[in-house]
Amino acid sequence: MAVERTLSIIKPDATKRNLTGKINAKFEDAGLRIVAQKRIQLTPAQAGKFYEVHAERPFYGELCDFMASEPVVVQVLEGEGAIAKNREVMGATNPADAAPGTIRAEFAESVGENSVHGSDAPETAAQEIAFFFSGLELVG
Ligand code: DAT
Ligand code: MG
Repeated sequence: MAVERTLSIIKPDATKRNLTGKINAKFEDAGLRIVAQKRIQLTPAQAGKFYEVHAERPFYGELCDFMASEPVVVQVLEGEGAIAKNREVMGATNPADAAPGTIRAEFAESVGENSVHGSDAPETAAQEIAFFFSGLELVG
């Protein structure tokens, strides 16, 4: 399997509870390397642009407000099959369905406030990395 990069976000519910280090340990223990990382505060409009694919869903407004409610940590994870591996480490969207040991099983508060975002395919990973990081920030 090829070495890939994926975009990860540690969401406001997790940064607020000081869980950045515990979540990063889960990534590193799974063999994912954090090759870029920064803590930023999104505006609701920026969150809306990032999640524009969900614009028609009933929870969109709530999702944008939540993502702008506290700082987030945006990061690029790298490794063999990083996109699928990260989704595995994250667990299912709804923490009630997330496998034991996954980030969402251990830390998520609800389906909306579920601690982490991870890209779902190579195309979205490339778009989402470019949304947050410039080429200069992406040293190997
Ligand atoms: P994922 O984050 O697992 O890729 P998604 O892309 O379907 O899930 O949805 C994006 C985010 O939107 C998700 O992490 C939390 C929020 N969300 C999804 N379904 C929801 C629901 N039924 N109620 C409230 N928020 C929801
Ligand atoms: Mg998604």
